[in-house]
Amino acid sequence: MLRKLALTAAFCLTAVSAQAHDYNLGDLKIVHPWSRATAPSAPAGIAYMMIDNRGVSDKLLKAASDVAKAVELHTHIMDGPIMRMRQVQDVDIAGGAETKLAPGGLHVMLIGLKAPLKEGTTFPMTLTFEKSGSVTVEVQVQGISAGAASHGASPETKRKQ
Ligand SMILES: [Cu+2]
Repeated sequence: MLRKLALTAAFCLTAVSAQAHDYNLGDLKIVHPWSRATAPSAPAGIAYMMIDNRGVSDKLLKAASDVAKAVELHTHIMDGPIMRMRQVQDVDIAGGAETKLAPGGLHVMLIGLKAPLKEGTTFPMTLTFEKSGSVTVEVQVQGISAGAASHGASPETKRKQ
């Protein structure tokens, strides 16, 4: 609890910049959870992070946040030339390895946003792992085109309409 408060306090000081921030949960380190700002009408948002596992293999079972009506774990698959999203039941977090939730791959889908995600703000998201338990992280909302190497926010959200 004290550690969480300390992290939150440290984070508040740097909230306006897109600096890296991370959270420890047993052998797991959740590195820089982030999301993109959404257009006012966008029905969905997406969150990303990197999970560094210094212990034995684990599984990300669930992500939860009050910013959306439903939160799902997704991946992208190639369907011929088209990249599509597909829900997955859980995400393998291999031991001694880094698992990336990043544009074009695994991600957390925030379906039915209650309000647009605004750049420079943060929102809490609780991650539940099979062995390591749960941790609540603050997701940084970055610019609408942040990290858009593979695809932007708009094609993603259009598909959900
Ligand atoms: Cu998705």
